[in-house]
Amino acid sequence: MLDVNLCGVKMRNPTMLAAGVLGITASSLNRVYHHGAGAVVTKSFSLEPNMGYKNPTIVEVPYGLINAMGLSNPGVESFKEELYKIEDRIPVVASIYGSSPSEFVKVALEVQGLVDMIELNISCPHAMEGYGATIGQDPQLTFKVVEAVKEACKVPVAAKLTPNVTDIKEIALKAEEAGCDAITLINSLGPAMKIDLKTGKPILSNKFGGLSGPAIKPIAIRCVYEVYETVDVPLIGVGGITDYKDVVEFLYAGASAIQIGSAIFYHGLGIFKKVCDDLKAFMKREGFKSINKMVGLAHG
Ligand code: RRO
Repeated sequence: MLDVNLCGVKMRNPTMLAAGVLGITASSLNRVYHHGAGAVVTKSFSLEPNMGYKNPTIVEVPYGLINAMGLSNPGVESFKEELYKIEDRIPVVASIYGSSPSEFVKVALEVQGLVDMIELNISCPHAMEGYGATIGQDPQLTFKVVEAVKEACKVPVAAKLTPNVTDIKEIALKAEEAGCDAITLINSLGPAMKIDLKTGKPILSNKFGGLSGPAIKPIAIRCVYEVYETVDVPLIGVGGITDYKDVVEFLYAGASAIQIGSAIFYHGLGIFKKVCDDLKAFMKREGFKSINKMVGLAHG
C-alpha cells in the first residue's frame, strides 16, 4: 500500500532520509533503513575532502535548527568505501556537490555504479562562492550542471533546489529542460542567524546557516505546489516533516516521495516507522489504495 516507484527505484514506502543527517557512514545509513525509511540519501560529498566549518555548526531555534556544517565530507574516494558497505537491498541516493559541471560529473561517475540515484546539491544556502545555492539561484548554471551529469550518467538524477530564489518555477523548468529525472525541494532556508545574548555574537562559527525544521514547512509546501504545476517530473518533498499529516500535505501538494531530516533530532529514528504506520492508517480511513492516488490532490 505504501510502496512507490520513484524514477524506476522501488521503495517500500515514500519516506527517505534527507541529505545531511546521519548520512556519512554505511552503518548509520543501514541503521536508518532498519528503522523504516524507504530510501536513504547520503551527506553531500565532493571530489576532494572538505573539513567544513569549526564548531558550533548547529543551533536550535523555535521550530527549527540553523546549521552551517560547511559541506563537510571525506571526499569521494573515501565515501566510496562507505557506499560499498551499504546493504544491497537498500535504495541509496548519493547527494553530490561541486563547483562546476565537470566537477559534478567526475563525482557522479565515481559513484553511479554504487547507488540507485544521484541528487545534485545545487542549493546549500551558506556554501562558498561558486558552490551550492550560487548554482541553484542561477537558471543557466542549473541547466549546465544538470545537463552535464545527465549526459554522463546512467542512473536517475534529481536536482535539489533552494527556496532562496524569486521564482522557483523558473529554476525547476531549467532543471527539467536539462533532463533531470526528479526534483527535490527544498534545501534549508536562509541564510539565517542566531545571536547569543551572553556574548552578544552570532552563535555559529560561520555566523549564518540554513534554517530547517517545522518553521520552513509552509514554504516547502508552497514550493512543491508551484513546481508541480510547472514540470512533469516527480517531486521529492522535504522541509519540516514531523508527522504523517505533514506527509499527506506534501503528497497533496504534488510530492511523490518525501524526506525527513531535522525531525530525527527531535524524535529519533522511530519517526520513520511512526509516520508510515500513521500514514497507512490514514489511507485506510480515507479509502486511498496507493500513494500515487494522493499525489497532487491539492490541485485543480
Ligand atoms: O553541509 C552543510 O552545511 C549543508 C549543506 Br551541504 C546543505 O546542502 N544544506 C545545509 O543546510 N547545510
